[in-house]
Amino acid sequence: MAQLDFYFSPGACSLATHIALEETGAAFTPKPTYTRKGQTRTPEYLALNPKGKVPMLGIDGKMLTENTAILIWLNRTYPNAKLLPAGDALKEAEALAFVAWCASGVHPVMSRFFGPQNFCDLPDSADTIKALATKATAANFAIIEKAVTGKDWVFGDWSVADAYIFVFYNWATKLGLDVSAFPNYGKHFERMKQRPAVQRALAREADAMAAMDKAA
Ligand SMILES: N[C@@H](CCC(=O)N[C@@H](CS)C(=O)NCC(=O)O)C(=O)O
Repeated sequence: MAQLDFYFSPGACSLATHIALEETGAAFTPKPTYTRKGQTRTPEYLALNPKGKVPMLGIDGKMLTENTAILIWLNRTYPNAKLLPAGDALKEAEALAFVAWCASGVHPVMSRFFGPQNFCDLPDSADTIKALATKATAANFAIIEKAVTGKDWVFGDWSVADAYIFVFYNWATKLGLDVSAFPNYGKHFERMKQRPAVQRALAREADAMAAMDKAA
């Protein structure tokens, strides 16, 4: 079995990969790397990942980045975990399309809430940026709401698509966004929290957060 080193920041998008790793049951070494403390921007980290981002998975010392790529690798390496639909090429491609949209469509819009100054540095522009992000996020959440209406999981059986959308609802609640128009997405969030793998990932992230806050 490969030696796995998992670089994550508590509450960040790396939670999608964190949950998937827990679902595989693979042994890995957690490497908490706090974005808000600039720990992805140190020379040491940038030497491993010049993009300065989490998640990153060290696989026998080789560094793999991007949630989508890591999730595909985990799915191929641990097929028993059924991280993506198996046996139907189209269904698998549809699930990958959903995951790619999470990474390229939903996440970048929500990033505007966390760093509006990275999108426009005109004075007093933050509120407008956040208002536009709220509108665009609501449109994305409406798509997710439809995807989880009338079923427990996005693709019937649980998949990493469910782990990824968990991240965004978690962010929305922390940001205090109005999620009342997305009741089935809310139920999906609660269902996710019942999964032992999700509970283990959340507990590790909470412990890492507490340790980092204590060290501050
Ligand atoms: N496209 C990347 C995005 C990764 C990303 O944006 N990660 C954020 C956390 S959610 C990060 O590491 N930010 C730290 C920084 O930019 O300094 C993926 O899907 O894995």
